[in-house]
Amino acid sequence: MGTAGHVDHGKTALIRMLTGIDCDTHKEEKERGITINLGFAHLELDDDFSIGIVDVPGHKDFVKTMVAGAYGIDFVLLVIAADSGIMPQTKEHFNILKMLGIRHGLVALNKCDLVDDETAELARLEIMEFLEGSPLEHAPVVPVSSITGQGIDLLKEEIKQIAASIPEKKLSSVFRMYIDRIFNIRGIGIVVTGSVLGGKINVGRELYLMPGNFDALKIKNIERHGQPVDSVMSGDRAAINLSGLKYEDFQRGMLLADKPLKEISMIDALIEFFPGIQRIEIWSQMIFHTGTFSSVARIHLLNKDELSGGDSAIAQIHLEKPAILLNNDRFILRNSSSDLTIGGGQIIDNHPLHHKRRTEKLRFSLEKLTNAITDYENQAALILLEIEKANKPVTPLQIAETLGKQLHEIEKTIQGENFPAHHYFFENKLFLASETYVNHLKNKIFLALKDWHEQNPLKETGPEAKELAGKVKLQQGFELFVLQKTLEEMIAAKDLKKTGSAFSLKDHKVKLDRKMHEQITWLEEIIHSANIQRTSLNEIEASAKLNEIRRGQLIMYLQYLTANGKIYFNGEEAIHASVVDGIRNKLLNKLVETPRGINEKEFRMLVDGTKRAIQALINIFTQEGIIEKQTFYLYITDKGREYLTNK
Ligand SMILES: Nc1nc2c(ncn2[C@@H]2O[C@H](COP(=O)(O)OP(=O)(O)O)[C@@H](O)[C@H]2O)c(=O)[nH]1
Ligand SMILES: [Mg+2]
Repeated sequence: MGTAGHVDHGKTALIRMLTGIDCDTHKEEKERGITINLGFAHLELDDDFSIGIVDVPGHKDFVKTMVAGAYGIDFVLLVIAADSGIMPQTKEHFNILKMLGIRHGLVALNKCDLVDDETAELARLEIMEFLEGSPLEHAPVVPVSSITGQGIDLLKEEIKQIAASIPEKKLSSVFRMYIDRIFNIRGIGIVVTGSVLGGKINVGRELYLMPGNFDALKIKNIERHGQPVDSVMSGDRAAINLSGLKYEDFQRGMLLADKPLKEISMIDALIEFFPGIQRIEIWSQMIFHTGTFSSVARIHLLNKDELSGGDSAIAQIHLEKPAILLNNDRFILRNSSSDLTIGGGQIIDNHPLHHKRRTEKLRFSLEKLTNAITDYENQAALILLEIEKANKPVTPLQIAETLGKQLHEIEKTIQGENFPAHHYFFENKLFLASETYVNHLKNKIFLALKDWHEQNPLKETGPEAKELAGKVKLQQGFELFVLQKTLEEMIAAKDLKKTGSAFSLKDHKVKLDRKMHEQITWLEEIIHSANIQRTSLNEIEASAKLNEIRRGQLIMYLQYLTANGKIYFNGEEAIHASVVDGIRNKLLNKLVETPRGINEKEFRMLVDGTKRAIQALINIFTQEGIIEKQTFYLYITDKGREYLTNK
């Protein structure tokens, strides 16, 4: 429970009356008679039911401290003095509480000993009107006196009922606690205190201090309300005895968490201004407060040009200091001279892209995100947005880390029946990718193939997976795996076809225009008439030039003719298929007649070709398996005999 209300309305006195604990412990507080620092007390309601209390300062100069105190509370005790009624900080504190999402509490109408019944009743009516339409609309208003003790028992009873009815916080299961006090106790060491914002932690476990790059800290002891305990959880006040760092390393505003969290300096948030606040324009400077952390911040409105009191907008906030923030975290904004609370908000994205330009698309996606994040039940939507933003396959652990959630929460959601993301299992690990990412990849593959076909218009089939991988830049390990999976999907969907190990677009066809057709026919004729005398690429190129066929084009034509079985081309020699057919017969017949085999020279005499052409022919026939070469001599194989008989 946290106190709230205008200075001097009796918050500290009321806590003293309720608990016997004086929260104004500092010398300056005693001298000035006001609360400057946060005060801490606890109220024993039953044997096993006690609540922690944070007493906040009411003075307008210490609103920053009030925000820090109010940040971790579950419900508020709003103190209003019957002799003065609603005052400026009553309103300011109340606005802050609303902005921090505190929806439970009660009102103590204090100093009733100073007023008559009629005045007390008027004050009560004023309060009812003030609460109308707020989360505390139906909250009890209890008349009390912190001096005479009037109404204190009833107040305790109401507090007990409210405390019992508060639902457990479930915004985040990561253990987090902002540090509000640091002690160095002789013989014990460092003890820090704070309100636990989420999760649970045990003695013996480790905590991380942030921001900063510190090693894990061992928890030696934990106290709750002055008593040693084994663990503390969300909503508790805690004093934690840590080992591993020096006193100077700890600062107010730092955060302890049970796992390292990323430092950030830019967030997207839904912000709201309190009624009556002057409007601000797209860019403006403010002070950002969350927990005990505060920083100068620049606010960039994203979906509006200006924002007036009572209105809300989505903004990108640039923080001057590194912060540890999670989605859903609430914050308060004060003006840059820090004498006015302007409003506050809730983080919708703790690691956004830098939105330099405010496009319609950005606005749409931010509004979608805002809806998902302000709806806590909608975890699936949140995870999906995260996967989408990652723009590559991510593991559930990575998602848990960026969202500040526990792994099992993420796993539970993504195992849901209709969770619409692509699943990849690679080396025993699950990766998830968004529909958008996969579509984008498919598009890249499509364009790469289209490009390839354009470069190679005469090729029936496209590139093999390895070449394609280079084009879409997914070349290794997991990336290559994703590419292969995506290719499989595209083949299954009949967007692609696979011929051997080559991929091509489903309706790719060799395109021959008239000129090409003529050139190819001409070229084939040239090769035919060259027989096995002028078979080299250089010779063919020299002839081709006469018909304005350049080298690149020539190679393409030669490959085309090869693919269509018109010629044999090994990259250097091109021989027409009908010439090869003739020679094949001639050679095989000769070999049948010559059991001792024939050597290369004899072969050459048989068909009269260049040395290189003869070599190419021997290669062709050996590859076909119809002849074999043994120490300078060629022999017919069984396959060769078979070939001859089948002819
Ligand atoms: N007569 C009377 N005085 C009170 C009561 N509660 C607090 N006070 C006095 O009001 C002054 C301010 O009280 P304090 O608890 O410091 O106010 P806070 O600023 O809200 O914490 C002190 O002098 C208290 O003794 C009350 O119920 N009746
Ligand atoms: Mg006080």
